Formats: sequence, C-alpha cells, structure tokens
Amino acid sequence: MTETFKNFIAGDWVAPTTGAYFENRNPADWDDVIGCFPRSGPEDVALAVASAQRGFATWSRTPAPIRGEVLHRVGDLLVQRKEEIARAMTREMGKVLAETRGDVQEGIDTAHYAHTEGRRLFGRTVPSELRNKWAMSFRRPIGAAGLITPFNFPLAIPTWKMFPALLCGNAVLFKPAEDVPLTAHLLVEILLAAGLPPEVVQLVHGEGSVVGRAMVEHPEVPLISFTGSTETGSIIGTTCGRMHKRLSLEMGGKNAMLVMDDADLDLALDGALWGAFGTTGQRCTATSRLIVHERVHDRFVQMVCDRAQRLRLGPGLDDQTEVGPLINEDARTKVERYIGVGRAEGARVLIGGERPPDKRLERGWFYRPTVLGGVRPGMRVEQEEIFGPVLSVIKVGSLDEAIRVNNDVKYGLSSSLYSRDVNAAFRAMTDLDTGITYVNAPTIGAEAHLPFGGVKQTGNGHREGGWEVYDFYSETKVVYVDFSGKLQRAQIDTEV
Ligand code: UN1
Repeated sequence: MTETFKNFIAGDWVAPTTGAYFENRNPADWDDVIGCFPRSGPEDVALAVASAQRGFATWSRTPAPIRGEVLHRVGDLLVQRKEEIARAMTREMGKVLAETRGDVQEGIDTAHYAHTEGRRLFGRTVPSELRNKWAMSFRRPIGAAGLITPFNFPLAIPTWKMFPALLCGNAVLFKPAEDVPLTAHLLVEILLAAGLPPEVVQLVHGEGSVVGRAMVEHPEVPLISFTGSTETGSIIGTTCGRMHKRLSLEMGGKNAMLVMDDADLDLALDGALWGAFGTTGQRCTATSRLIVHERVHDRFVQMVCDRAQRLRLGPGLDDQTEVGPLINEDARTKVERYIGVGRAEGARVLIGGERPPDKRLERGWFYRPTVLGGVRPGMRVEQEEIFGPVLSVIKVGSLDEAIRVNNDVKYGLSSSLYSRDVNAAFRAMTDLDTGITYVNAPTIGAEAHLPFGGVKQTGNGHREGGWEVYDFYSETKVVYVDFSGKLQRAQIDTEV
C-alpha cells in the first residue's frame, strides 16, 4: 500500500485542495514507489501565505537568540536522524549513501552556524557628524520568504535558505523539487519537533510551474530564493523585478578544472573523478570541463579514462556503488542529446557515451561516466550545462590560455587549478571569473560557513551560506537619535 503524504499548511498536515497527487519513485529502480505527494494548486499557496503571515507576526518578535536555540535543536535532531534521512534521500534521489550523509551533515553545519548567528546578527553604531546625536543600524525581518529548491541536495540546499531565513525572523514557504518531496517532509517534521511555532513554516508540494509560480506571483511574498536552472531563474527574475521583490538566484555552472604541466597528476586524477562523476555530475559545482596543458594532456586523459571506466554504477544504497543513477528520464534524455551534439561537433567519445549494458540496472536512469576528447572552446558541450556524468576535455598551451577558456562561458560558479607553482595559483585566484576557486582540489566541496555563489549568469549577485546570506534575509534599518534638544541640520550645522 503506497503511503500518501500531505502538505503542511496553517499548522496542520493537510490534503491539497486540488485532490490531486503525484508519485515519487526511486531513480535506481522505477518499480519502487516511495509515496504519493500533493499536486497542489494556487489555492493551497494562498492558504499557506495567509498562515505564514500569522506565523511571521509572532516569530519576527521572538528574540534572535531564542530563534537560534530552536535551530540548534533542529541541528541536534538532524544529528540523531542522520542515517535514516540519508537512506531515505538515497532512495528518492539516487546519489550514494556517503554523499547523502554528507548532504545531511551540510544541513547540520548550517543549523549550528545559524544558532550562533542568533547571538550576533550585528548592527552597527557609528559616529554622527553632529554633536549629541547617535547613528546606528539594526536588522529587521522581512516577511514570508518563498523558497524554491532543487533535487540534487534535497536537504542541504533547503537548509541553506530556510535556516538563515528563520534565524532572521522570517516565516518560510517551502516548495521542494518534485523529485525529492520525502526529504522535504522529513525536514519539516524535524523543524516542528524542535519547537518551531507551526505557522512559521509551510510546506507546499507540487509543480514549479504551478506552486512555485503562485508563490513568486503572490503579492504578500516579498522575498524569493531559488536554486535551479538559468531559464527558470530568468522567468522568476522578470516577475520579481516587476513586483519589486527581493530575489536570490543560484543557477547553472560550467565549471572547469585546470591541470597544468607541473601538477601532481595523481592528486588531480582523484579530484577530476570526484568533481566530474560524484553525484553523477548533478551538482551546479560539478567539474564538467577539464582544461589540460598540452605537455601532460595525453597522459592525464588516459589516466582519467582508465579510472572512470572502472567506476562502479549501481543503486546508491549498495555500498559497492560509486556512481548512482540520474534523477529521472528527462535528465537522461538531456545527457543523451548532448552526447549526440558533441559527436556532431567533432568531439570524440573516449569512454562511456551510452547506458550501462548491465541488466541489473535497466530499471533505473543510469548512464555511464563519459569523457569527451578533442573538445574545442565554443562547442556546445564546452559551453552549456549538461548536469550529468559528462566531462569535456580541452587541450591548451599555457596558463593564460587555460584562464581564457575557463572565463569564456556565460556561467561563473566554481573553478579549480592543479599546479605546484605559487605564482600560477595566485594568478588563477585573481583572474578566474568564478565565485569560488579551488587550488589543488576539485570544483565541488564548498563548506557551509563560507559564502557560496557565482558570477555572470550563475546568479544575481547574492551569496548563500556563511555570513553573507544573513544580509539577504534581513532588511537594514537605520536610526538617528538627536538628544541635543534643538534642530541640527545634517550637512549644514557641522561646525568644528
Ligand atoms: C550544488 O551543486 O547545487 O560545493 C550545491 C558543493 C556542495 C554544494 C553544491 N557543498 O559541491
């Protein structure tokens, strides 16, 4: 008997007003149905927004250190339930258990960081230009925050948004990706168990084009945070621009690893495999381009192919597995389409480029790790985000050329340099046009307490994580107190 799940709206687990549901299936075995989840409509969003406003009225007045205590308990509950959540996440999303444990850990780190921020949330007091007058700023919550999250980090990314939003005193409306509703359900259960007042969080399941859209277009949702495709981000951006909403976008990447001729190639090899094929290439930070110096190109590419060839594909719950399935049929179709595009452009499939022949895997969305050789700058497989286990290799003659190739894409999330030359490292740190650069480490693996985000079409200037995200979820209020007892005019009555 398949379990039917509900939304969490107005302090209760409730069925959608539409009466409609969708199935959530295991991407490694599509006969395994995890549950049925609400296919909600705009009416559900309207109820959620009305409730969130009530939640906001009280939560925004709860002292920030106390809000932090609730998030600390959330972190502790995540610690207690880490294994259970990781297993549920692997079953619905596909990535291997070590990775889903890491995903929960990122949520724990984000919770414990948020807890400490409750006792900081700094404002500033600065000197006034006038005598007997003080000038200061403090931070105010904003309202009901609409959070729209992707499938690839089913727990971590919602927590990146939700915990700082809550710490700052906002209420949250949570619309998780259709592929990972179970992890979202578990996260909301934990928030409630930790003592979050019920109307402060609303979970509305359903499609982005219906539920996400209703949230973005609702006049009483002043703030939206979205992680997902650049195409959807542009649509959301247009609406938020028109409606004067605060918006944080975290979108695509075409991240490169630069391997110079003095690099430690064994170290670079481990990095390339993890960066390109970890999470089956489904990270916005995934290494999807390998830019290699011509002096080590042939040798290094051979090393990568030999090892990538042997990566074990399978269900993420099996501890032998190194690479899980793609998330769904559309994702695999997209990868297959890009392999066709690459071939037509003159790239060579060095390994992979097909579904695994293994009968055991034919009921999942598996695709073999693929390396494309002979890729030239400007080809579509060099420019466009594929979001799968596909690595495009580009040969270059110098660090300058490598940096140029890296920068000549519309995205700018993450980049990596392998070299033993300290001058090269600092050149790369300075000139690579990305929000994050790794030196002697792959393009994935950002830590929760540092700002995360990219330049150019990867984002819109905001950062998640670390200290910066707290600015996004709060509004700065400035106060001047004049205790001189007379009118003092700024810029005018300023004698020495
Ligand atoms: C993403 O790919 O959407 O840095 C986020 C990393 C992870 C987060 C990735 N900590 O790879």
